[in-house]
Amino acid sequence: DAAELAAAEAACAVEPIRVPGSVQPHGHLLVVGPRADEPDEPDELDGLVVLSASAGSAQALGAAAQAGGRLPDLAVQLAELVRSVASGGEAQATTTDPVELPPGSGRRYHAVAHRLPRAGREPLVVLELEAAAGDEGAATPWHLQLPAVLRRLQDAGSVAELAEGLATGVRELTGFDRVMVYRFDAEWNGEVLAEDRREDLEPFLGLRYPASDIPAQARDLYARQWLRIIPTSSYAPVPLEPPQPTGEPLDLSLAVLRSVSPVHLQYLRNMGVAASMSISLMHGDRLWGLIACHHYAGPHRPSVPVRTAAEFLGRTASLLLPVAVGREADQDVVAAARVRGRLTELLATTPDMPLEALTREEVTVAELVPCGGAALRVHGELRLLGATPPAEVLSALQAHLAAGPLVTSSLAASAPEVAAAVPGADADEVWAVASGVLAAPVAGGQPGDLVAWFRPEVLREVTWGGDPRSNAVVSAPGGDLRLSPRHSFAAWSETVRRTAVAWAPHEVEAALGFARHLSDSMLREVERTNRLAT
Ligand code: BLA
Repeated sequence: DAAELAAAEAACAVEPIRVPGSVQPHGHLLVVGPRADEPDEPDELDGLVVLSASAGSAQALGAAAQAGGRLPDLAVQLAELVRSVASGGEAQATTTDPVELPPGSGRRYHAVAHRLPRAGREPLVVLELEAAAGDEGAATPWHLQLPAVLRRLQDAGSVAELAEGLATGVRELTGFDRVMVYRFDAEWNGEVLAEDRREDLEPFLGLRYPASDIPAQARDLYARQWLRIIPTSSYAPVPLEPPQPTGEPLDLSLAVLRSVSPVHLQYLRNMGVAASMSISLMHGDRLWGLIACHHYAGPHRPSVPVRTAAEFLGRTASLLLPVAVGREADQDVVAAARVRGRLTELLATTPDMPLEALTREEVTVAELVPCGGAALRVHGELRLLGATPPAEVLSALQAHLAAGPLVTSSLAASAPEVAAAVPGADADEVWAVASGVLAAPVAGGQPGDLVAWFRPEVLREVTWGGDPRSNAVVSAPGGDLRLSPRHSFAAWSETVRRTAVAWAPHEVEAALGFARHLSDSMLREVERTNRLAT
């Protein structure tokens, strides 16, 4: 029920995903700090000791890769990498070439280190090692693919083209079965803007997902940390030994190997996703969206260099976003201004026949703002365009407008007496077409004259990824349905019933501005006829 759902959602948002105390098994993580008896000598390679390591590190890498081990005994390059990160400068660094561990084994690892600041103490360094493997079979190496992808991004004339270029570029580069560009709206619901996928897969393009699928603390983290990889969604977490070398839970926010929320892993398995990767898309310092990648057939782990190239594409696209987004917003404003200009012209040509001028020509009032339908009542005569609510609602709306314009994305919530005009079961039909209402009284004719625009309930207008009517609902047999797109859709749909997409400020301004203009024109017309009469 509703209370249970709200509690589950709150639980999601407080899950401590930064401090799991464990890592994923596709690498090894070492926490390195200055030796206790030489706490002030981080510059000395000798002073660097391992304080904690993921289980199994010593067996794989060498005896020094466990708590108490001296880092230089493991590899001098690693000690140098850690020292450079510990002693200021870059907060994160990688070795240029993979390191062979243990020496002579033929096993090579990419190493990445990042600084973990501590209040009043020397910082620690988190050192992660991941086997150099994965893309040997790739037909074209990443550095030969990047230039063409970058050109495509640079040439993109719109947000849609940018998203398209990213989806195909990241898929070519990483080989995932499906790559989506996912955009957040103002309420943090998401929409799949662009998609490149294996031919035989169901399309997810255009689907929306509720905000709860990516909870707030995860979004906060993704605004700081650009790329997450889960090479297999069915892994067993590997604990750190000891789990709290500093006496506190260890912050793994920036660790590549951070073990992922079990809740999210279940969600992925319920969707049939065997491997997942996501890259942040930032608009300034706001998380704008994600590049979300799925693999279905089995584990998938693009190499560290390939992931770095994919992250680079995400960062580059983020730099290009403000221009593309700005252009899109400008186009909306310009389009509204053009329609408003044409309507004003039509009205000026036949000021004595506003109803005909605004509803009969190639452009009508309904086109002024994106809507499902519009109503215009002039001198007591009503004209309906598109999908509009029943007559009772329009009459109740007339009464409501005596107090001034109405701007709402939920008629049920903000004007209950208008909503109540249609009793009983029929009310659902009202929300279906008129959850959103933008309406103003019109002066100079009869009382009750108005102009109004209506927007449908958002639930009906778009296809939600968990909507049972969508064919993209996927649940693994025997999966826990409480953590599936379908369930989160059901939970969320309760919270947005009877709600439409909100009216943007420039839309409100265009509509109410035009309503004022219409009133002025009608009042002038009254004056003119009065003058002629006298
Ligand atoms: C994380 N949820 C995520 C991530 C994505 C999604 C992309 C980022 C991690 C990753 O790269 O896999 C959601 N993935 C989607 C969606 C699509 C997709 C919507 O491909 C659509 C096609 N998730 C839930 C519920 C909870 C939840 C109900 O559905 C909470 C109970 C939690 N999601 C959740 C958490 C994370 C997450 C906690 C963070 C995982 C982590 O980084 O540890």
